[in-house]
Amino acid sequence: MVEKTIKKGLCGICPSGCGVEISMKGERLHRIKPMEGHPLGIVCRRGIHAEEIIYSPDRLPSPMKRIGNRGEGKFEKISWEEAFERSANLIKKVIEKSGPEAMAIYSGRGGFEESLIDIFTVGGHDHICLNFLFPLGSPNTFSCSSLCNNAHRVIAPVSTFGVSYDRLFPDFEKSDQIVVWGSNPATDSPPIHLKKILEAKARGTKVVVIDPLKTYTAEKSGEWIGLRPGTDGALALGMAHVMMEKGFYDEAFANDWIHGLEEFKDYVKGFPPEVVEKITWVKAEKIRKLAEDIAKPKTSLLLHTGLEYTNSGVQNIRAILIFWALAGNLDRPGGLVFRMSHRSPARRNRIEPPRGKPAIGSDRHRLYCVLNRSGHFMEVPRAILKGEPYPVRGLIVLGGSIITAFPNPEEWRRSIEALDCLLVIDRFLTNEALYADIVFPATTMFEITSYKRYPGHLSFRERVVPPVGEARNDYLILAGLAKALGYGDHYPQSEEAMLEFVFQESPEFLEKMKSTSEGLSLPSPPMFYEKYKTGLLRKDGHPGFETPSKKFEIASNLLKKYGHDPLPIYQEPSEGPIGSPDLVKEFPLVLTTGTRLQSAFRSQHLNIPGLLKLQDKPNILIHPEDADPRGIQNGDKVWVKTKRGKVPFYAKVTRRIMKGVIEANMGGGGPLQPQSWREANVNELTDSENRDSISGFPVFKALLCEVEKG
Ligand SMILES: Nc1nc2c(c(=O)[nH]1)N[C@H]1C(S)=C(S)[C@@H](COP(=O)(O)OP(=O)(O)OC[C@H]3O[C@@H](n4cnc5c(=O)[nH]c(N)nc54)[C@H](O)[C@@H]3O)O[C@H]1N2
Ligand SMILES: Nc1nc2c(c(=O)[nH]1)N[C@H]1C(S)=C(S)[C@@H](COP(=O)(O)OP(=O)(O)OC[C@H]3O[C@@H](n4cnc5c(=O)[nH]c(N)nc54)[C@H](O)[C@@H]3O)O[C@H]1N2
Ligand code: SF4
Ligand SMILES: [Mo]
Repeated sequence: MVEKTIKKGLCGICPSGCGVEISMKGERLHRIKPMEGHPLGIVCRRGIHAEEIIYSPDRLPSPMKRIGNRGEGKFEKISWEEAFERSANLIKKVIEKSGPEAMAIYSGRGGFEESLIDIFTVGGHDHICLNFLFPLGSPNTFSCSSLCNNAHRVIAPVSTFGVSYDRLFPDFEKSDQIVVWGSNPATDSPPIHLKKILEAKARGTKVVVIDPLKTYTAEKSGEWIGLRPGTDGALALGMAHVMMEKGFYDEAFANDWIHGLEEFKDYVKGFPPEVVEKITWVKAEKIRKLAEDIAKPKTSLLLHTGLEYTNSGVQNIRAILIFWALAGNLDRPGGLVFRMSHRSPARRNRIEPPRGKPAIGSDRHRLYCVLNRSGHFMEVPRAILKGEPYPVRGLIVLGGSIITAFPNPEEWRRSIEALDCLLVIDRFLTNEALYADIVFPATTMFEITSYKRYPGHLSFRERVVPPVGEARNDYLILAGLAKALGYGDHYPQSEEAMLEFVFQESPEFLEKMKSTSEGLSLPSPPMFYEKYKTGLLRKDGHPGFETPSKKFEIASNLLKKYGHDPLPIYQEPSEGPIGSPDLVKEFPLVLTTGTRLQSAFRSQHLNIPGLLKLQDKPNILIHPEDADPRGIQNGDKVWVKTKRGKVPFYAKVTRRIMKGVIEANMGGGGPLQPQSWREANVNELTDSENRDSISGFPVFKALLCEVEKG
């Protein structure tokens, strides 16, 4: 069959919705390629393999019910009606036996579709968790935000200046200098920042990358500053020490707008560069120079998850944001800038959480739960296995692969096995699906009709191909399940009705959006900087920041209220060369895990032959001076050992990683993966109790290990 017309549309492999050109062979999608000028052309390989992913023989073909024991993976095909009815009965039984709050729902990296976010919103800062169980009386909604993004996007900024990181953008176009700190925008989805950084570089803008790895971004655009994982807070405080010593901070801003400056000045006295060098492995002279360079005007900042996974992750991120503010680079041209607020034409479907028992996790990570109006998923095994603080007996998993994503997979396996009711909604078979009572097959976003929002921009998502097999839109699966449970009226029951609901206040916008493949930009208000001076930051329109003191809070009232240290206190990684001097004798290397791969998306796509070709085995990165004494050569099979166990990987010997640090790939351990990946679940090496006490995030990136030739 001949290849025909090119349609313009949105990629539907991951939720980012990059604009692409699609070619078809009959009813089948044949190939996608980036729209002209689109950053996808630079890096993303997953979209390019869309055809292989959509038509993979591994796609779940139809709803299924379990006929074997939990974990055996024996299923029988059932109809959609039967799947809904059986699931509703299982949920009702859990509620009858153990109460409504014993039902829980978890949404992972496959749950980011816009209609899910808007119609199932819980109304907190986390957009991913779902209100699906609120009408039934359960507050227990969870998402992968319990270990991704929330520390830097929500907790650190909200506790410091009252709004989330969504309100901020790095003003690259006007920057003289860009700092990329704990982020690799080459793996962003979509990689739009990378494109802008490369363009800025071409204009002569200086780019500095602070990362234990010399990333693609560092290689292509910047000066690389390597540091020991988990020590970014000490580096920022060391820089602040130099700043205070030399007095090059923005005094006018500090005097008028900062709360806690004097305590901070006292605290940073303890971080002279010579001390910080021992902590961070960054040379003292370098720290001095970095402080002076970065404090110059027109310096923007890009940070992301690389900073979150250490014991003082939230405080480290705060220390960096504080440095930016003191340098006069907050909300000034070329710096880190607050967006002007837009009124979105898309409406969310607010359903209030039930009153009654607080969500699981509220006793241990209360600030997280309050800000996000959700529970904290790290605490769910305790609720399932020990009934503490109360039992969870049923779980719905939508687009998540818990056993590969969370620390202590063995404990999770036992937890999943112990449930009375487990429903899994996914495109592919996951570990959890093997234990599920009912499995629901989900579509890719090429198979649905919806929309996608970006800051200041919306696009229509047109169905490009018919659903594969009996797969259905996640949105319709949840709406259908609600109907079977008797509360379908909370959620529009078709894609058209969903669109009508979301755009009820602006139907003309919907029609216009449908008619253009480029999407529609919202009228952008004129840009004003230093919004705190004019009342553009606070809801009440008064000058100041949206914090209790109305100031930028170095000493955070919110953190204090929830029992945390109000200052950005640096804490050594509790498992590290300084934090655990005994352990380091047996495990002398610092372990960081999970830097993103271009060919995979967390546990996904490791069953797609075209993508596996790009990297067929799970790797660790090891410096030649660490590999040599261990007799390890490039490509060798190795064992990575922590005090929790050992996992096989393949060595990539490279000077792109700091000496003394090991990076191990994340994503292995899924049931459809080739053997080498299946055996390499990195989270057998991580620790579910070693957390940042504020965010509750596990310490994924500052542990200790040893590597042995396998
Ligand atoms: N050690 C270590 N562990 C980590 C990390 C790390 O850096 N180091 N990173 C953490 C991070 S940042 C995250 S976000 C988590 C990721 O954890 P998860 O959210 O579990 O992410 P994935 O492995 O991507 O699994 C997503 C699942 O959703 C399915 N899926 C994809 N699209 C859709 C869809 O549209 N609908 C449905 N129903 N299903 C879909 C996929 O098939 C896959 O099974 O892992 C965390 N775990
Ligand atoms: N291709 C692809 N794209 C993805 C994903 C994927 O799996 N594949 N995952 C998606 C997900 S779930 C997320 S959350 C985003 C995350 O997007 P990013 O946060 O940009 O993730 P990474 O690309 O891993 O970049 C994090 C960087 O932090 C560095 N790092 C690790 N530890 C430290 C540290 O202690 N200090 C500093 N300064 N740096 C450190 C790592 O070496 C890495 O270069 O990416 C998304 N995009
Ligand atoms: S980043 Fe995601 S949406 Fe964009 S092309 Fe890649 S897979 Fe598709
Ligand atoms: Mo993530």
